[in-house]
Amino acid sequence: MSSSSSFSSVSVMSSRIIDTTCAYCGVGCGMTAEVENQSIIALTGDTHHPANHGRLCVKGSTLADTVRTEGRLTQPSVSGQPVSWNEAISTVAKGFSDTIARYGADAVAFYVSGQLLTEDYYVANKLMKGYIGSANIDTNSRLCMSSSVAGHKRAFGSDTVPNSYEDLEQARLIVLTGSNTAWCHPVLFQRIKHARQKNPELKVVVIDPRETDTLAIADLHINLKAGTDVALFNGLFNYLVQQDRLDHQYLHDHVNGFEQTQTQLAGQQRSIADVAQQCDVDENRIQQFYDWFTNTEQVVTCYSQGVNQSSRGTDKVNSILNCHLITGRIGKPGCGPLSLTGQPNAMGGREVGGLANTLAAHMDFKEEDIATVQQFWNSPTIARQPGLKAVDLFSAVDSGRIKAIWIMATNPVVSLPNASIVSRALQRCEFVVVSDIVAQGDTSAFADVLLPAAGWGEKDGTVTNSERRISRQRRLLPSPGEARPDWRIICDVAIAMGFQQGFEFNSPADIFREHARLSGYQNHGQRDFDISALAEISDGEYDTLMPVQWPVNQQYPDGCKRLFKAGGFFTPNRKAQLIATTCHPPQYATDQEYPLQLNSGRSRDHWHTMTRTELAVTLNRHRSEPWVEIHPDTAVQYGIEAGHWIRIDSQWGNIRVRATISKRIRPEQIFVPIHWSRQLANSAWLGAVVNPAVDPFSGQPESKHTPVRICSWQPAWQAKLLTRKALPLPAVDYCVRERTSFGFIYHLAGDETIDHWQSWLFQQFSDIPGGLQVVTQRNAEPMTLRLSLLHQQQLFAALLVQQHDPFNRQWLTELFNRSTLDGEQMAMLLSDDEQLANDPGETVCSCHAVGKNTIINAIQSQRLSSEKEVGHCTRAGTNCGSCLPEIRALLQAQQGLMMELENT
Ligand SMILES: Nc1nc2c(c(=O)[nH]1)N[C@H]1C(S)=C(S)[C@@H](COP(=O)(O)OP(=O)(O)OC[C@H]3O[C@@H](n4cnc5c(=O)[nH]c(N)nc54)[C@H](O)[C@@H]3O)O[C@H]1N2
Ligand SMILES: Nc1nc2c(c(=O)[nH]1)N[C@H]1C(S)=C(S)[C@@H](COP(=O)(O)OP(=O)(O)OC[C@H]3O[C@@H](n4cnc5c(=O)[nH]c(N)nc54)[C@H](O)[C@@H]3O)O[C@H]1N2
Ligand code: SF4
Ligand SMILES: [Mo]
Repeated sequence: MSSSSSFSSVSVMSSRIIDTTCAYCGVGCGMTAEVENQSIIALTGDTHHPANHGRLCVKGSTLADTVRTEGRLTQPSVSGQPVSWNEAISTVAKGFSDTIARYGADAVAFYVSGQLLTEDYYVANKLMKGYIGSANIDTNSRLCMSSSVAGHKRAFGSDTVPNSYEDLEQARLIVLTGSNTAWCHPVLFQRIKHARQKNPELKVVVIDPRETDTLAIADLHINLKAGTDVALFNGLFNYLVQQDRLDHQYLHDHVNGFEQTQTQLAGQQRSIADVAQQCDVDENRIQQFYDWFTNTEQVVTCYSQGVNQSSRGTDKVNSILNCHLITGRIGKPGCGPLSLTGQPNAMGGREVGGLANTLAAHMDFKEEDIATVQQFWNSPTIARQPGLKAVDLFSAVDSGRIKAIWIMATNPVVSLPNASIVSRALQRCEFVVVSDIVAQGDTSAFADVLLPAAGWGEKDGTVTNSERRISRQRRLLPSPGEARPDWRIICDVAIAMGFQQGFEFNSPADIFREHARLSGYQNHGQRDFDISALAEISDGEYDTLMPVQWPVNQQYPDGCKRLFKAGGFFTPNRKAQLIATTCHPPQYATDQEYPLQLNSGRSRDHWHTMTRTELAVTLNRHRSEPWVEIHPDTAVQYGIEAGHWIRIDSQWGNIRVRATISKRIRPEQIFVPIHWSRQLANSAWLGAVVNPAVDPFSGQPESKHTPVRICSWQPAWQAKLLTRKALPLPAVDYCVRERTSFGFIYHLAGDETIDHWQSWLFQQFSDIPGGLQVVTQRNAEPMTLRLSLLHQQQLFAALLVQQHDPFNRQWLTELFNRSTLDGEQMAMLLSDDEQLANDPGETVCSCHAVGKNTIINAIQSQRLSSEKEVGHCTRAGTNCGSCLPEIRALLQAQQGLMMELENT
């Protein structure tokens, strides 16, 4: 609630202490920043914030490293030419107004993002729906949360997350399905880990076709065949019915459709054996999961993209909600379904109606809602029907139906499925406006108008996390150059389009008050989203607003932890609706031509298209190149070895990435991370490979399942180019850029033999310093070439061309970090093969830069058996703890090896 307690902006000597919220995931951790001389000198977890109680993950704790001026977009431009803000705003306003005048309101579109603040999002939605009069505004949340939204609405009549994070501490069983919590919601993972330490009875079940680091806290893994979640949860529904473990009172009082659903589901997954067969999981595991679920009152089921990103995502969600509803396990301490949202403000976007099929303040395109919103906005027009959802929206751009688009805070050329169509669409589109914080991006490359936005730490507003908690993000620093907050840019364009009356906001607080007022307007308890108690807060109260969970209204003046314990759903008869779901195969099935399933998702230390995490050297250490995870049997079948390149082809596109061979993946699947854009890698454009199938209810793309074929790719050569300077990506068949403490490493490979490496190397630098000394060493067998460029005795660039991979990055980094190299070091640069081969390996602990090989060596040589011992010996895992699951997996693997050795 609004209060003026401890937090906010406090001056300490010359520095200021400011509380804010993390820029990344939907956990929504509170942070405390110490700011001095316009820079962040310390950033720690806010011990008072209820989401994290002081904890941060590795991305959060390195956030300050990403707040840089390097690479920022600092000035508006039109057709590539820098212009003033006035000119940029009038160009955008005219572009949209002219298009609307000629072709109508539906010929324009906005594509926005769960990374906008609520206030930005509110005005974008208001402009499109209430003033332009079209609902062609959709958001990247379509790719992220829309199946959860659709599932919630079908079951609850509203998009409500019923529970709170503290239910994780109160649960006796936590089911994590389609969620790599360890990597994607790390602070919740830590909370669960602590809860288990405190309460050894707490069981954790992980449901995922892959073995992920989340298994470090699991008592049971259901490694189901991809896409069979509905069979698993319908089987559970039937089991609960058979065992008569229903909450009959709750069912009677608060739930619709039990008889009908029961009858329909009884025909499917009748026995555990049926489920085991359909999901291709060991029967005992299913039995164990069902028994735990049946016999535990306090169950929380958390779910994320393995559930949502499916052509059956909404049904997956409802099959989970059904099980909670029939057992009455919802909205009570320690029990309920908990959708883990991805982006920091995925929830805020839903609240303001950022999706094309919602209106504002959780209202829809029902006649009475349309009238309510228009009346409240007093707007000249209003959209009367849903607009196009993301995938269809870009198809409409491609076909020319949409002629002008404004993209804000998202990178669709990288992140949408069938992305080569997205890039073609933007190429064809008459008028493309992009608001972003970085100057160069795969999407901004198509912009006619580029608008520099203020980034995290440079603007004020609110975000809502996965547990409905609204928190303030606060301005810590000035923006570089002319960058402006998104809300301001949107309002300026609206005013330039002639919509003075609706957009004369002076501050985010102004916008927030209007948003809060709308949530209560003609609500009368009919809509879940109601923060009307905040509608009159003063600017000062907004500044000091403490994290609070909505609803915040007359009934719940201090916010509300849980909903639906006593029913009160938002359907016409206030009862929840059960949905009889059926397990269908994915829309595009594998076949002889494309026999493998491509699964995709996240890496621990990177965020989406890496425009920010790439800037933190620390975060580049965990994985330096994109990879594909592949089962050993599949690798043998295709003649692939670890570290080799694989070409992956789908009907839609292809990529080349290197193989990581692991039993953690099912043989019929491969897994590729989503992060590397074309700014950083020239052959890892995953979006172009992903199929365009979408869920019929939510329109959410099926990002986790594309039929593909693979083959090994054996380039003629491979190389590492280490340099102090960033280069345009060299035009070779495979190239990935990695940021390091001294500059960059380019990981390279190619089919075409290069005869003159020295001239090739010089060609890569546009302005190479004069007086370079070239040091070369070439071996015929095995073929290796080392070519170093020294500038005044300092190492400027080093090229290692060799047939095999090992290279000692630590040693080379040390050489780069020296201001001059002495004769001995120069000689070593040429000759010390052992040094080159002694590689600490892929980084496990980013905070202390400890490599996998270092940890394995320590485990083996010192017979370490716990994460703590590894921490003592190597420092790995002793700071933020994000890598502890990986250390544990290494310990387990090494202990397994040692036992095998002892047994032989
Ligand atoms: N480090 C990091 N953290 C992030 C992000 C990031 O970019 N980097 N992004 C944030 C965002 S926006 C989001 S949406 C979240 C996503 O968070 P998560 O959903 O946890 O992450 P993903 O890796 O996309 O997918 C989760 C898991 O779903 C599994 N899966 C695939 N198919 C199926 C299936 O058919 N059934 C089941 N049960 N599981 C399946 C995958 O194997 C994968 O391990 O992460 C947020 N947090
Ligand atoms: N194959 C596959 N595809 C996926 C997924 C998957 O699992 N598999 N996951 C999907 C999911 S869940 C998501 S959420 C999407 C994410 O995909 P995107 O939203 O496309 O990814 P981001 O890199 O987060 O893009 C954010 C952009 O906004 C810019 N930006 C940052 N801050 C600001 C700001 O304050 N204002 C403005 N105007 N710009 C800013 C950044 O520089 C960046 O260009 O990817 C989706 N795509
Ligand atoms: S868990 Fe999410 S919100 Fe918390 S610090 Fe990490 S990335 Fe930020
Ligand atoms: Mo997401």
